[in-house]
Amino acid sequence: SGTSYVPDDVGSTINYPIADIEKASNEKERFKAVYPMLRDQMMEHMNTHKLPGESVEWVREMMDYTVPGGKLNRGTTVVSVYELLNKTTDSTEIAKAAVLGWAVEFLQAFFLVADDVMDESPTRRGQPCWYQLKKVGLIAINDSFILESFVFTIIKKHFGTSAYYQQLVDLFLKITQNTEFGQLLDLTSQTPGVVDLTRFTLERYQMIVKYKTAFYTFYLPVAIGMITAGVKDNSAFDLAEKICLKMGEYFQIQDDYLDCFGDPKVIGKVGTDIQDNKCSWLVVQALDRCSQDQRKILEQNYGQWDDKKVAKVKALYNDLELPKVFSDYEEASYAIIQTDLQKVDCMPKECFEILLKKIYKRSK
Ligand code: DMA
Ligand code: MG
Ligand code: MG
Ligand code: MG
Repeated sequence: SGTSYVPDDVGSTINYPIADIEKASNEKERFKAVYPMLRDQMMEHMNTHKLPGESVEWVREMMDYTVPGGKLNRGTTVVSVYELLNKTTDSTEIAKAAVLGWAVEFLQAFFLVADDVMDESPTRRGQPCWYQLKKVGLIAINDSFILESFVFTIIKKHFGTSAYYQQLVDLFLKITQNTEFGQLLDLTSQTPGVVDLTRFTLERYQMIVKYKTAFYTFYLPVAIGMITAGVKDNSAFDLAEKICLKMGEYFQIQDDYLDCFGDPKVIGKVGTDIQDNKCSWLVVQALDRCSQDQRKILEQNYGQWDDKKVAKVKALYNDLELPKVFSDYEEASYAIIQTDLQKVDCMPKECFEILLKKIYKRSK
């Protein structure tokens, strides 16, 4: 027949919280102003299925617990890159960019809820991990799937009729898959109960962090900004990817360092990498520098949930002066990235500089 296809759940009458955006005192508050709208839209979406009120309430609580409480670096980066490339300060435009920023934050919440189950972590963002709540437990697995599905509900509702809708969906799907491959590499770097130190190589480390962290943390926010700005040049995307992956490696090395040497009160989480038998940057560096006797200490104490053994590994890291090795690495890596950025000419360097500024010498 002659009826044209109208995508379902594509809102033509979205009331963006313009007043809240305009009265926000800084970038982060402005970004936060958009979250309640999306949370409420996801609840409305559930109501269209006539789900019981208690189910909608479960998901509301789950979203509020797992989505907005982080540093919001990824989400705010989407808005910054959007502003830079589209040269706009219009509040509705900012709101739409923030929607995509929140799509990244929902994706991140999905990964983290599942990551904490798999890593058996106690805390995240200064509170017990979602799965640690008595009433939640392994329901957290399905909750993480719901968070992932909302990424696509959000994109469809807000960008379903846009010319770059398909490109956005393809990007999110590809990055999600890459991250899941990365988590696979991370989780299988050892077989349970065995510590085979020969598996902790720098090559494997670099592959893990590229896939599990760099794509979704750095390339995704920048690529979203580029897509929405109508960038068509593939070489610009390739260059952005190359720079973002380098920064992503730097970011995960910081995360690994902070897992052991960071202050849980500041980073909001208690580290588990040693207990989890993880291919952390620290263990790779330790292996590169230790004597035969020190290697034995690692073999006997790594990968076990035993506070005394964990303390022995940490003492070894200190003996090997890994904090100094890390700060040297941080300086060197920052300098290399800066040099790479000077060569960028197909798009504004600021897109990457704002990212680098957010993470350089971070303590959380
Ligand atoms: C982070 O790895 C990667 C993803 C995809 C969540 P991680 O386990 O080191 O993260 P965290 O230290 O935050 O638990
Ligand atoms: Mg983890
Ligand atoms: Mg993990
Ligand atoms: Mg970590």
